[in-house]
Amino acid sequence: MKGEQLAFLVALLVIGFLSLATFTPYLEAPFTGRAIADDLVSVSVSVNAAGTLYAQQGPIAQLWVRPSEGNNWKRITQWKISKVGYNTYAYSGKLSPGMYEFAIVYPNDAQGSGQDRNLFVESLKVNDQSFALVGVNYVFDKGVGRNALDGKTMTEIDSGNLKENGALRGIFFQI
Ligand SMILES: [Ca+2]
Ligand SMILES: [Ca+2]
Repeated sequence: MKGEQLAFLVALLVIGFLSLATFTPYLEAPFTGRAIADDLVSVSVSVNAAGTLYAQQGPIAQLWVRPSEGNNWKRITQWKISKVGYNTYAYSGKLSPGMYEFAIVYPNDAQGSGQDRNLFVESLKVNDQSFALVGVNYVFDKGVGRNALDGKTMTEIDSGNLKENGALRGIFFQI
């Protein structure tokens, strides 16, 4: 084999390897939402949350998840935060294994007559990992209903203090 041919073959091999390395992540099976029961694994989630009341009603905190590929959000529970002081609100269920984004949606903001309903979430715990909702690592996706998780009007949030309708998101966890 001539030197040029050998060099050409080596180049092809390198290109082939790099292509494989680059595209391998996309070859993983997509989430279909049709996993059989045996595939599901237990997940326990809790928040430490408090609220302020309007018309004697506290905030609602909804827990939404989506597989990190795609935009298939699903509400898995909601808690009514009726106490002013911080309390733990928990959920346990099952999900297909995979990487998920977790979001806490605050859907019932209201104010008037000197009252202002707000939701304060201090931390989110998924299985054994606790996420402190302080710092600038998370995102507030403003809006009510489907607009809460539409990826529009997103701003950085420096705490879990939700004072208007929207979703605190950007927390990823491997189930
Ligand atoms: Ca939005
Ligand atoms: Ca408010």
